[in-house]
Amino acid sequence: MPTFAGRPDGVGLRFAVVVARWNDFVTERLLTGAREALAEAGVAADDIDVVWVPGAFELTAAARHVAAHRQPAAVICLGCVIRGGTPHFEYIAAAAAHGISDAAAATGVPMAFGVLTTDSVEQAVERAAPGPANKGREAALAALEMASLFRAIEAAP
Ligand code: DLZ
Repeated sequence: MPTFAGRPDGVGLRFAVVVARWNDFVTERLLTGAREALAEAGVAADDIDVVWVPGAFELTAAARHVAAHRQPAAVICLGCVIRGGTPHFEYIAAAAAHGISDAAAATGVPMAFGVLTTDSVEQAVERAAPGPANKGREAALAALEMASLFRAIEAAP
């Protein structure tokens, strides 16, 4: 029975990281976590496109555009939506979640959801702290696994 699984090996693969500037004191740390995970998996710095957008609402459009024009093996979307400071929290969070999921389905390029949706600044800072629980790192690991999985499926006889 053919069985496929990805692994965190990014040697020779290109990735794009689309990151929202809103709450950049958090998203910068998510980006650092993502970059570190990609580097540990063997992805060359030149093979990582970093694309800045104004806020989480714009992640979808940029993710689709970079998927279409830069041929990444996967796209990592990073953002931070904080309930306390965001009157239309639900709309922005839902738009990002549905948009990114739809973009992955439409383009066929795996897209990882690294958008924090928290009740407070404290929660956001905690989830962006350096270390294994950094959500940017976790999103990058998901992207690496999906990219590797897709390559394994494509290479099967
Ligand atoms: C407008 C807005 C607000 C209030 N809050 C956030 C947020 O918490 N996180 C985030 O990433 N973006 C926020 N934005 C900006 C929107 O995502 C978007 O950039 C603007 O509405 C312009 O389309």
